Amino acid sequence: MEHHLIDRDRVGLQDAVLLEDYTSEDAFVDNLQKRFKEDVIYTYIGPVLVSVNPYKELDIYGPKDVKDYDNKHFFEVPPHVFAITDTAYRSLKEENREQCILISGESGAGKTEASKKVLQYIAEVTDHKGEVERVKDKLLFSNPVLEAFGNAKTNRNDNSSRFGKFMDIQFNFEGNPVGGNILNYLLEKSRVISQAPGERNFHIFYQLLIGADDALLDQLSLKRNLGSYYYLSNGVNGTSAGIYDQKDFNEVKKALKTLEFTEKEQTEMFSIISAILHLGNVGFSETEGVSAIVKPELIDTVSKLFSCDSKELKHALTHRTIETIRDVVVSPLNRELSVYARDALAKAVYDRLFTWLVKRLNDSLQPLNNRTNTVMDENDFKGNYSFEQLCINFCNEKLQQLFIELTLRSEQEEYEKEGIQWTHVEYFDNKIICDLIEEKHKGLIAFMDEECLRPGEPDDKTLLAKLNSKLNNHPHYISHEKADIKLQKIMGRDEFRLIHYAGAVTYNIKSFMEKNNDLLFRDLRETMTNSTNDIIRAVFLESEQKSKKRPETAITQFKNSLNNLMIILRDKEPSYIRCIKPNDTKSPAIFDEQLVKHQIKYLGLMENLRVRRAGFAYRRLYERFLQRYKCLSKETWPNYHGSPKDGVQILATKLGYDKDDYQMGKTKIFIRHPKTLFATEDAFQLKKHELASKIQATWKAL
Ligand code: AD9
Ligand code: MG
Repeated sequence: MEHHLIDRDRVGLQDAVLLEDYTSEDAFVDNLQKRFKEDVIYTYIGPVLVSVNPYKELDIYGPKDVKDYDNKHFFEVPPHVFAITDTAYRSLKEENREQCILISGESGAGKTEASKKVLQYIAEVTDHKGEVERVKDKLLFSNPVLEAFGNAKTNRNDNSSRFGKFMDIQFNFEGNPVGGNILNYLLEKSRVISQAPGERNFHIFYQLLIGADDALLDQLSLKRNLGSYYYLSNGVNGTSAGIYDQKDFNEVKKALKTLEFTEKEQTEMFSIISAILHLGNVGFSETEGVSAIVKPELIDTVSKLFSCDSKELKHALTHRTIETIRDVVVSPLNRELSVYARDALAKAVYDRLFTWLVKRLNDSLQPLNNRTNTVMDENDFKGNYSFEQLCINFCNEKLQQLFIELTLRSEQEEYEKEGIQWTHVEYFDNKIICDLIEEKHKGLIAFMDEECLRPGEPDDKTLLAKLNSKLNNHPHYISHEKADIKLQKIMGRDEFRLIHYAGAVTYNIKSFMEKNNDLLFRDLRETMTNSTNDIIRAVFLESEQKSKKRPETAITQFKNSLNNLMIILRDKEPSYIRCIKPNDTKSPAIFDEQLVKHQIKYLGLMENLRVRRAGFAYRRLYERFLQRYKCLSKETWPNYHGSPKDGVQILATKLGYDKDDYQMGKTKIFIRHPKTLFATEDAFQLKKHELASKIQATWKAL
């Protein structure tokens, strides 16, 4: 059998581990570039897949390609997302080990696309019958729905995921998908009320306005005119090359049907979306500090669509009830606070609708009984400055920490434990940054929460002063005061800077308190709780019950869900897909070396390569290795009574392993090159067939 380990002549090296100078970043980038120019977008670093966004459709994901990867040895076929998926899937099916596939990279690098390919591959190589097919349809169709509500056009990506996502797929003992579960976190809900120039609101708003038929629009009191809606007016005028709202809306409708959303549920969802559009058009006037609604009839439309009481909503948008220990005070809001209340309501409703939607998808994906699963990840790393960005970057720090923990550290620790000779590789441990953010009583989150839970109006400046005084000595925290003169010029007094593992990011403190508090005035919450729209009532009642206790701040909730996720992931066998964006202009022809280098740095790829090169490609417990390959030597087959380690030594000698190519640890054999292993595996397959035909012959003879 031919092994395509080295594909040198046409398109560089398919595994960077084979680069002569594996410490040279230039050589690494050069190799990626060579391949990219030839439309070869996948490259390995050992078991890690590096993917460069081609920005054009490649003919490499068809049924034939699936077949090419189905049940093949990882290193025998060219690098591909299908190969990663196949390996994880086989490991799950044959060795019963739970898997996770972690996909990372910056916005527009191709994470979402990669996750869809993973799903596509699994869907194609598993059974195509009855219940299994139905489950797979549902898994596949949850994507367009999630994307309609959770993705938007940004300046970096026309279809940017504005939420984090982990998707579990559960398999039965035959290796067929039987269900799934989606975990979502931190939707960028501020996008509902405003968008940066050139960007859009979530796709669903446009899909509904452009794609819905006249009858539905009528029912929702909507005009087919994007310009009529204030919440859509900050960004572009709505339509954009490469976005097909009409077609996508049809897809969403079809998906909702497959996922068994009832007519009523769909009507309620679209009513909420249109209510938000109308709500954005509600303006306020002010006389002597008291606000009034400019067009009260608009509120009637909104209330009708929210299925809530119009009078109650009008009151709630212009008043605030505060309950103290002694009494209840109702005070009118000024214009500014009314606008704040209106926007807070729009964001809260949308955010909860999204959470409901994910829960609803999960209900639909619920398996009858489950065994084991695969997880996928979505996240991106960006350079702007908001509260949400801090959360996303914190998430990236945690994932990086997990990466270090699972691959680098465990690799070293295992060699040490097994008594294998190996040079120690230094690597940067970003725990120090995670601690700076999340450490109890001493980290950034702790101080933020302290300020948020203090009585009185939230104040960003006080928060910044506190952070500056408490964290100024930390090497990864830089206040304006601590910054050098050059940095002070580009850093505002209302900013602070964190040195993340990937580089420094400056954050502006504006709205941190408000966003962390995530305050929705009580009157509005109560109005919504009385809605007769089942979705609205359900989601507001739920949080009402939770909020009987002291509510957790946004960032603490986020921290907790991240830490839970880390616990889930820590128990699984990880595979990694590292996505790289070749340029900032979505062009299939440009490979921007500087941009790529930057990403390589923050994805820690060179470090990864260094560790990989120093190590062994394959390791297996003696028992397992012996069990599989014992038929390859007469001394171990059919009966062998010595220690597993001795048995493996017998096999290694018999199979002619090169001395430098393997080492015997305390409990495992370590093999440096995949080639050696393949030869062994091939010999095994041959023997297996031989034995099988012998058995068949015996059967026939009987
Ligand atoms: V974000 O962090 O959600 O903003 P992603 O998810 O990393 O980002 P996405 O997968 O959405 O990026 O990819 C962006 C665009 O690049 C897609 O819409 C495709 O047009 C393009 N793309 C990405 N991967 C591929 C691919 N394998 N083949 C073809 C691709 N086009
Ligand atoms: Mg995405």
